Amino acid sequence: MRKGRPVLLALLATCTILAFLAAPPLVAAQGIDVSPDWWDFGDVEVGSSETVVFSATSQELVPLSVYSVEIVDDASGSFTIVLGAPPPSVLLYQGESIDVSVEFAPSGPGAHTATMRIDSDAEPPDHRLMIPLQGVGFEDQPCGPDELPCDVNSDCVVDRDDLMIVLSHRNQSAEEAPECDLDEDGTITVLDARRCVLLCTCPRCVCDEPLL
Ligand SMILES: [Ca+2]
Ligand SMILES: [Ca+2]
Repeated sequence: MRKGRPVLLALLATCTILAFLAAPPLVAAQGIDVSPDWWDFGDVEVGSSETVVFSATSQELVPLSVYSVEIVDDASGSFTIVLGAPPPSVLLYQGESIDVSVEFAPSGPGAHTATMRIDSDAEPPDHRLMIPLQGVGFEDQPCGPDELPCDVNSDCVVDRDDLMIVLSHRNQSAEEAPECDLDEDGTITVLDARRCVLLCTCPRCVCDEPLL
């Protein structure tokens, strides 16, 4: 019976240590929460733009200074901060936010990337936050005979398919297929097809080469 008490104490000590190890660590929230923490603007037509608002919220127990919010690594110059960015630096108390609007206006067709950098006196690693940005620029292609002469099948290219359609109306009145009377002389002839040849948009007037 005398040996029972030390054994019991040892068991209690072991259980206490195990419970301590199993408990989640108590870590105070700190740093900056940025929402959203990245953004894909998707497909945006060249000449237009899309804007998204990022909200950066302080989680620090002490007032936090945000020194600057900048766009970096923007090789094509397609991303701009349009509203809300310091300097001068902004002092945020815990739970306070700043909203920053970023505009994507693609400078040309294709994929564009950049980074929004937020510098503050938050504890590392949040003192310099890097928010990835991306988007794709596209250009509307002219389609149809009104926009692209001789694109009589409205597939945005002029190729042999259009020539065949013009030739299928050969010797017909232009009233039958006005879009095929390229020289507007009232009759669809081989001369209209020749005009189309000069307007072909692909090599050898073939836009969809079969894969061999
Ligand atoms: Ca066509
Ligand atoms: Ca004609």
